[in-house]
Amino acid sequence: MLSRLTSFKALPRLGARGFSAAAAAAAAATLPPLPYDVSALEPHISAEIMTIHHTKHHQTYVTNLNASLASIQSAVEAGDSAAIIALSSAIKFNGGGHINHSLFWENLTPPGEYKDPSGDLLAEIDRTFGSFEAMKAEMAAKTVAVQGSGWGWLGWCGSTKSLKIATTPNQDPLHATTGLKPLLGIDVWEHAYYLDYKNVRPDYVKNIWGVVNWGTVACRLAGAKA
Ligand code: MN3
Repeated sequence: MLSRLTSFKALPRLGARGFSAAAAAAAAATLPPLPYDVSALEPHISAEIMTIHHTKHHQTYVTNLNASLASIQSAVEAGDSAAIIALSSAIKFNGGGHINHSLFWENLTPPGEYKDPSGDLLAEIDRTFGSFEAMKAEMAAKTVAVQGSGWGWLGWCGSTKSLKIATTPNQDPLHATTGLKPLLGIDVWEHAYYLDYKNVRPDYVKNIWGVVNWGTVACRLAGAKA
């Protein structure tokens, strides 16, 4: 199962192969398919939201990331430091959007297939938060409180060897901006819930717990510890 998932190590690595034309072409980002039908998460998240969120929002991050990578390649080849710096925020935003959404789709599962966390994941949750319910309460509170657009996260801290809840603004990717390895992300941009929940973000976060794929979280935890 782990091989199918976007494991931490398999996340898109921007420019990891250098900036040669051939490598840039080979590294172009692509929209990953959803691992379930667009209507599979109903009634928690509607097919309309999933369709727009995946084929419009995520696709736009992919398209703009590829354009920014092509531009920065030209800037690197020209030795134009000012242009490289100017492009970096677009790469952070669109690259972060691509990384975050690629993680997010795999964090969800049809409600009929939902299973509570177990094994090592549950043991780590209990050790850090006292209980599964306490972990969800803390993550929900911090995620609902994100100002404007952003993400709530359950991550793995490699230095303290423990789970940690965090939030990131905009499309900031968790690992690149905090060092935490992402296990579970909750998208609280309005595009993720407004059609179903209007302005009531707390109801969206409350209902997303019923479609979290804790198997994916457990696989990512194992990868983060390895
Ligand atoms: Mn989104």
